[in-house]
Parts: sequence; structure tokens; C-alpha cells
Amino acid sequence: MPRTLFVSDLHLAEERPASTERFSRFLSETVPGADALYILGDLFEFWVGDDCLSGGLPARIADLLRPVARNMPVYFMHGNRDFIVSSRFSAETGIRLLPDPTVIDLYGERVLLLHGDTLCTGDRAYLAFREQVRSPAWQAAALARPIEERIALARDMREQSEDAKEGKGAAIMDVTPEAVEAAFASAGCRVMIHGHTHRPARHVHEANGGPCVRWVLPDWYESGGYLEATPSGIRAVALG
Ligand code: LP5
Ligand code: MN
Repeated sequence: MPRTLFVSDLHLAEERPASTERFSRFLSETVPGADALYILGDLFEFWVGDDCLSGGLPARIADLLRPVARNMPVYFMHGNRDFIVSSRFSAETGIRLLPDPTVIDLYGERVLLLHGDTLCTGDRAYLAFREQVRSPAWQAAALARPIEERIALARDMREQSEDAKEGKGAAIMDVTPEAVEAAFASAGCRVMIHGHTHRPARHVHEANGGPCVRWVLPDWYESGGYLEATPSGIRAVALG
């Protein structure tokens, strides 16, 4: 049976080797035979530039992805942790970078793919931060710094982000119905898949004059999981 797989929010980090091992098993046991694998952002806990690919976790993940990407398309969309992944990572692994948002044809159904952070329109502080760090000028200046400084900057940003989140209610850090409906409308889709919120679910929204389904992917901190699409539908699969 043809099938396509979707994951996000693996947040792979040196200090969480179990998640990397889970991802390695997923790539060797679950992914073979699929038509395509989509990684919808936050594959890494943070990414400070493709020039870190020569060793450690980045090199390990590149080694894991390379043989998979030789056998099927492996797509990667930026998350809010790894928005600096760029063309060298793509060239060295064979993965294909996907813009956020992207609409794909999934066995005859138009499906909207996003990381999910742009749907959290109540989180004004985050959206302002996002605009700043996604600007080419900010990125060029940041990437010009030595790698150790960039790692220190990333850790500093993480700390400030955690502090900021303490003052935010859970609702502010979730998608807004208005943003979801607008996304369905502008894409002209009835199905959407995203991650980011770490609240895996299948939601039904009224949009485009009828019911529309929004799938939210799980994170991989403790266990993880993925979505499997076949011509007969989409199902969520939890990993142990
Ligand atoms: O990540 P998560 O899910 O815990 O929280 C997000 C939002 N936070 C972020 C910030 C990232 O976690 C920071 C790490 C980025 C790593 C990239 C490193 C690149 C380094 C550069 C080297 C080239 O995305 C959080 C949301 C939450 O999702 C839910 O949606 O609320 O947003 C914030 O907390 C943002 C704050 O409200 C405001 C900004 C605080 C950080 C300020 C750092 C300033 C440093 C200077 C940069 C301009
Ligand atoms: Mn995210």
C-alpha cells in the first residue's frame, strides 16, 4: 500500500540520545518502502549554522538521513529552532527544503503543511521575535560570528524564551481559530498537518464552507510518533 510519513518536533540534542536512537530506529524500521518522508520543523533542539556539520550530533543525523534520501524524497521544513538550516545541509544529506507553508497533493487530496508557529497569532512577542530572526540581515550578521558565540547565543535565546513562556497562558501558545480558518481558506485545502504546539490531536474546523481536518504532530521528547497517510486516509501512530 502506498504511504507517506510526517514527523516534526524531534528536538534532537546531544543530551537526549534516546530521541536520536528512536529516530534512527524509525528511519531503519518504519520509513523503508514509503513514498516520501516529511520533517515539518524542529528536527533539532537548535541549529546554529550548516558549518557545524563536520562532527557530533549534526554529522550523525546527516549520516542517518543520507541513505534514506537516496531511496525516497525526504522533505524538511524549517521550525522555530532550526530555521537556519540551509543549502549545505540539503546538499550533504539529499533532503529537500520546503517553504512554510506548502500545499502538496497527497493521494489526490490537497494538504497544507506548516511548522505551526505562524498559526499562533495570539503570541505577539513570539511573532515579533520571529520576524527579527528570519530577516536575511539578522541571519547574515549572526552567521558571521564564530560558532562558539552562536551556540552561546542560541542557549541565551532558549533561556529568554523559557522565561517569556512562564508569563504566557497556555491558550496564547496555541493556534488561534482565526489563523487556522484563514490558512485553510488561502490554501484552498480541507486537510492541514502541522507541529510546533506539542499537542498531538485531530481537530475538525469549519472552513471553506465545510468541515476541515487539522492534524497536529507530537514531539519526540519522551516517546514520539508520526502520521501515516495512505490513499484511504491518515492515521496517527505513537512510538513506544
Ligand atoms: O521553542 P519553544 O517551543 O520552547 O518556544 C517557542 C517560542 N520561542 C522561540 C525561541 C527559541 O526557543 C530560541 C531558540 C532558537 C534557536 C536558534 C538559534 C539560532 C542562533 C543563531 C545563530 C546563527 O522560538 C516562544 C513561543 C512558543 O514557541 C510557543 O509558540 O511562545 O516564543 C518566545 O518565547 C519568544 C519571546 O516571547 C520573545 C523573545 C525572547 C528571546 C529573545 C532573544 C533575544 C536574542 C537576540 C535575538 C534577536
Ligand atoms: Mn516549534
